[in-house]
Amino acid sequence: MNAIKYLEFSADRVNKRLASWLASKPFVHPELRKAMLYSVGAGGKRLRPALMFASYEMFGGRAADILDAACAVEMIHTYSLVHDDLPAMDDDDLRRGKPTNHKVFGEALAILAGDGLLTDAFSLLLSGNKKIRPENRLKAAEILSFRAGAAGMVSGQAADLEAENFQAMKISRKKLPGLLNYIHRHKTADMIMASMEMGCALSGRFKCLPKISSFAEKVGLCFQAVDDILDVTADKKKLGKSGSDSKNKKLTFVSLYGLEKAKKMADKYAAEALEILDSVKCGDPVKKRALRELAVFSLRRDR
Ligand code: GRG
Repeated sequence: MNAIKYLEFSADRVNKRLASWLASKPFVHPELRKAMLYSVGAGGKRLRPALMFASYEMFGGRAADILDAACAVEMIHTYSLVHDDLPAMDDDDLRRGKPTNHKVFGEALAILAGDGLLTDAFSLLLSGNKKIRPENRLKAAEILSFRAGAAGMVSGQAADLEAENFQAMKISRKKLPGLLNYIHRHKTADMIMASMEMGCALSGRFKCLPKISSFAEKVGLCFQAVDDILDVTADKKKLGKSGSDSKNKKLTFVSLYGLEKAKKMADKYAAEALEILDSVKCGDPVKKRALRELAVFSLRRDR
């Protein structure tokens, strides 16, 4: 199955499950439920669930058995986008081709919608996925909290905000590549790493985690390099977001290295990822192909 088909297959399952779980969850305040459903239902490529499914399948599992875990990752990713778009952060009006959550529901409810998605992700991960051994579910929850938490995505976001307007700030030029790597490694790669590591952990093949992590880290960095490139080159309509990096004077692969070098770096990360994947000895070599296709998609995507 090629990457586009794999993404469609994952999105279809995840979209239905997320909509029905959130719509039927008891005791949720009606406006809050609407705000949560709005962002979760606004589309998105569903790359992280697809990566989790592909990783789990490579280790012999059936994607349908970890649907709730895949939804959990997407809920956390969606919360991060809702909060990232807030006026206190990137102050964006458009996300996934629609007005951002705070534009529709107001800032306070957008913050709460993000809080609800973040917390409920763990509820779904730990109470669902009943076919998975409890110790594997726990390991997956540990991975998710670590990668999404203060030592992971949240610190990436903090560093991203700190580096805004980097040209006017007195950050030594020598420090910028390290800072950029830190931002992208955490803001973006951590959730991509979480997705594939969780697929591996849910299968119980804990020994394979280090290799999957190294592969996923390179895919994450490639994905972000391409994101920075698309922010300046892509059709905003297709992208579904406003392309606010230059408005916010962000430190990105493009602002630091220029477009051509950023493209070369994306290619290099993709090549390194595939080399690592080829060296992974555990798992089904045929099923491994889906992960390869998704890594190539991260490089070649246009949205
Ligand atoms: C607010 C704690 C907190 C974190 C925010 C996700 C994030 C961190 C910021 C969003 C801005 C950004 C460029 C993040 C890097 C990750 C990224 C490229 C997100 C967009 O992911 P896609 O392209 O989005 O997979 P869709 O909409 O397809 O799901």
